[in-house]
Amino acid sequence: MSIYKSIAEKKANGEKSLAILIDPDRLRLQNLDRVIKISLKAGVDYFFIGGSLIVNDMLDAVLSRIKESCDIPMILFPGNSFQLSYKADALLFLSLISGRNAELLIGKHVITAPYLKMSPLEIISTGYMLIDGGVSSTVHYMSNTSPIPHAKDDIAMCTAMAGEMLGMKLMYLDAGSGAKNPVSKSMIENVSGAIQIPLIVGGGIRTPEKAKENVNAGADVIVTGNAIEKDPQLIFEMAMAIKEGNKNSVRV
Ligand code: 1GP
Repeated sequence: MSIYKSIAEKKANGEKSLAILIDPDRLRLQNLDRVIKISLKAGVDYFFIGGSLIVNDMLDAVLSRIKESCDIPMILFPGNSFQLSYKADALLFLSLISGRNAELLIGKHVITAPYLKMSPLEIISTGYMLIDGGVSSTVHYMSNTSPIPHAKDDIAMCTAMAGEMLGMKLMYLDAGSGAKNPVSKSMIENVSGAIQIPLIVGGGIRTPEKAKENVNAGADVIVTGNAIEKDPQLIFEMAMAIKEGNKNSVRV
């Protein structure tokens, strides 16, 4: 089954998922082994691989190491068009619809399209919305766009609706890695109520309580990076909190 189909099917069944964000620049390989081991035990659904800036050549090494160790799908979450590798399973083809930077709405996509057309990667069209997380994140700076203000649920809703009408398959609300204020409960409720496609939420989610609040508010996939880099054991608690209501819950 394609990765997108599995995400859509889980949404249809009301099952929530946990995605662990791995930034190849920040995670050392020995820590990666630990994260993989815990993720397998905790029943993590996806690895998102990417970062705003990948400055070393760790991307392929990280993908190979994960593939050798487990069958958790590896989905590229690229910060720029250099972060591509055939070794992954799928790619979030992100259009930064919260911003008005033409390059990140369509320009980079035109350049990478021929490469992606030939690649074995599953390409998943994703509306990417940056929400103000209370700190100036790398994405804000690199993308040269303003995030949607934290309390402007109506702008987020209309943006998500437009993205869905344009044919995007997933919607991603991101407060940015390390956000001080994660996306609010009310914004998640409003956005998830306005669209049918699966909703991914990430940025500054540090506690199982917040993860649970987000899935209860309507998020289908929770992404966490920073917090589990610091404490990989947190993966268990996050998975348990997110999957409490699922039929196939965590294997602890
Ligand atoms: C950022 O949504 C991700 O793009 C994850 O954010 O690293 O703050 O968990 P954190």
